[in-house]
Amino acid sequence: MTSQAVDYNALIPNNVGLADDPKLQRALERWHPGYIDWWMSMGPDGFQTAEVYLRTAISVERGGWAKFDYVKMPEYRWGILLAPPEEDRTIPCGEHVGEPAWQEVPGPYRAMLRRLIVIQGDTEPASVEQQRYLGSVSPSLYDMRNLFQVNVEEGRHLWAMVYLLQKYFGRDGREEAHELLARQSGSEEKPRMLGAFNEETPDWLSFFMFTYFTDRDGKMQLEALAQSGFDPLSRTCRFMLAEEAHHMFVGYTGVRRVVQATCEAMAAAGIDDPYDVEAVRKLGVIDLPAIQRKTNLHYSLTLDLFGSEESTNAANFFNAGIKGRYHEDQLDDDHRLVDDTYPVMKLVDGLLRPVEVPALNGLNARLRDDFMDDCQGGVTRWNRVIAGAGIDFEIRLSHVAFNRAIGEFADISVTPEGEVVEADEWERRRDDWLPTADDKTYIEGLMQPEFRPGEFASWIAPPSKGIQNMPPEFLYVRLP
Ligand code: BYC
Ligand code: FE
Ligand code: FE
Repeated sequence: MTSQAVDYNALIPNNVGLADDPKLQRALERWHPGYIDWWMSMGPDGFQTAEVYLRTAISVERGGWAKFDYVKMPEYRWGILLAPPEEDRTIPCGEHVGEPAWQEVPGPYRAMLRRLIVIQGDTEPASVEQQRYLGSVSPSLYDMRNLFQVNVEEGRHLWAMVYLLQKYFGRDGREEAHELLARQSGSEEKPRMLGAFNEETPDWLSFFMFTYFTDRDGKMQLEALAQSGFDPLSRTCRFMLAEEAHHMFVGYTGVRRVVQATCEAMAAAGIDDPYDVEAVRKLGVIDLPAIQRKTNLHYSLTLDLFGSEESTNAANFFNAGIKGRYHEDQLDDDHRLVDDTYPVMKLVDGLLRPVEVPALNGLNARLRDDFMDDCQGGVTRWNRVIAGAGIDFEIRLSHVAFNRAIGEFADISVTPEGEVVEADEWERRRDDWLPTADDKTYIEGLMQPEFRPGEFASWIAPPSKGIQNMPPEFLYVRLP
């Protein structure tokens, strides 16, 4: 039994009894300097000596797991924290359902498991790389702090996966841990593994969309891995999910505040036509149609992260018991799915419609469907802000087949409403649907730093409250 108390004085804070495992400790201590090098060269640019009011995980108990204080980011205590073990936990799905959960890597599934852990690990530093230049154009110190909070925690999520690789996968685990610091978002020679993690996050609206949609893919995948029969992976992911909630909060409230600033400025100027873009942009806010185009882009890029709708990889992961469904342990069925089917949207005779496929092969589509439901809640609340201002406009989630590069819809052209069209028509109408060169120039022009405490850039409303009961005007970052 590992003790649950967090050893916070160790070089690497942990609750996995690192002090009793000198071999692992040495391996992690050898990896540490490379991580710090990566953080200094690829992490937040220009703010490494700033003192940031950060949350640090110091316990894994439900209430009070975090403390808040000023920290210089390179001195953040990235720790290895597993959620408390569940007594007598069993494998929740697949052919071994009901057998005791594995505490060691099950031999036959070693390669599969390693691959899942590596893919999960790869996304974490990728997002930090994508966001590295946003600090210098923060719309407020409050937002800057939230950006850095997300960044240090994604760094910790990398540690979480590296711990699993180093502890359970011997030499190839060490090699993979090394490679996680060598690949780079957007690189020609050594890109990150999944598509969306090689895209740019060029401005703060993209950052908020990314944390709303793409961090939510993180949530869904972590939920599925938290259902793993490999117990150390499950416990790691369960604790990561505690941190993940804040990332999506940053995205949800960020977009809502952008929408709010736009609506308030329009109301003050007596503009009620959301499509009068010229007039709206004169107010120094982001027009609603541009916000819709950003939504379309980030949502569709994120849908690609669920892989192909029909996937034998997904079936194998589930059968093996190493990746479950969303809330697997709360679902009421046989958890094997051998004879079940699942409806997957497909192109049939030129029309998009659901087709029943073997449930095991449809697991990526199922998780993606759960994700799509989960996305709608915040969008509905953004729309309440617009309706409350009396503006006739609704942000919509695009059709699942719109702008896709992976899976069933990769080779067809579909409008955001779900109409299949010819490729040249799609290209002609692209600028109605996805961010344009003009949007880019305008939005990037708005990205001017606002570093005075309590002040916010014109295009974003202040938050309704601050962090940890501090007011919005609290000095969230002490600049060097
Ligand atoms: N881009 O059978 P298929 C997060 C590859 S985000 C490029 O359809 P599978 C975070 C695929 O690897 C959560 N390649 O896919 C968020 C496969 O390659 P191989 C990250 C792609 O395996 C914000 C081939 O195509 N965690 O944490 O069923 C900030 C055929 O694939 C893509 C995970 O993803 C793509 N989009 O499903 C920070 C969980 N999609 O094997 C962090 C672990 C597919 O033929 N990963 N391919 O060489 C998985 O469970 C699965 O790997 C996937 C893909 C769901 C991603
Ligand atoms: Fe993460
Ligand atoms: Fe995250």
